[in-house]
Amino acid sequence: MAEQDFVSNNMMGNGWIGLNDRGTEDDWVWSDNTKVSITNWNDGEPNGNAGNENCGEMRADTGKWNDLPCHLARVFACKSKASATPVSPVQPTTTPYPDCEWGMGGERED
Ligand SMILES: [Ca+2]
Ligand SMILES: [Ca+2]
Repeated sequence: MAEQDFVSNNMMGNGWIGLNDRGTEDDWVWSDNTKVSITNWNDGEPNGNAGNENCGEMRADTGKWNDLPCHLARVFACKSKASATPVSPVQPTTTPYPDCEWGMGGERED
């Protein structure tokens, strides 16, 4: 999947990709509440950890997904319109799905 490969190739560390199952355990949605239709979970994931892992990261080394507690600080991928203006570097966040203009991981395109 092109989007998966793009994010995997550009992620600067293990990072939030907008996945969460905070609403219903094991019912994974993107930050714009669209259902997850394609997955790339690592073997044995999502393991949930007794309901304590409700946000999804992408591993920088493999591109595979893992669920983690949402309070952990991670870099993040944020989908936006294409721009000729470089974006400023961002700091890791404990907000697993920050207020991205176009959401993260959903199917919205412009
Ligand atoms: Ca969970
Ligand atoms: Ca996990």
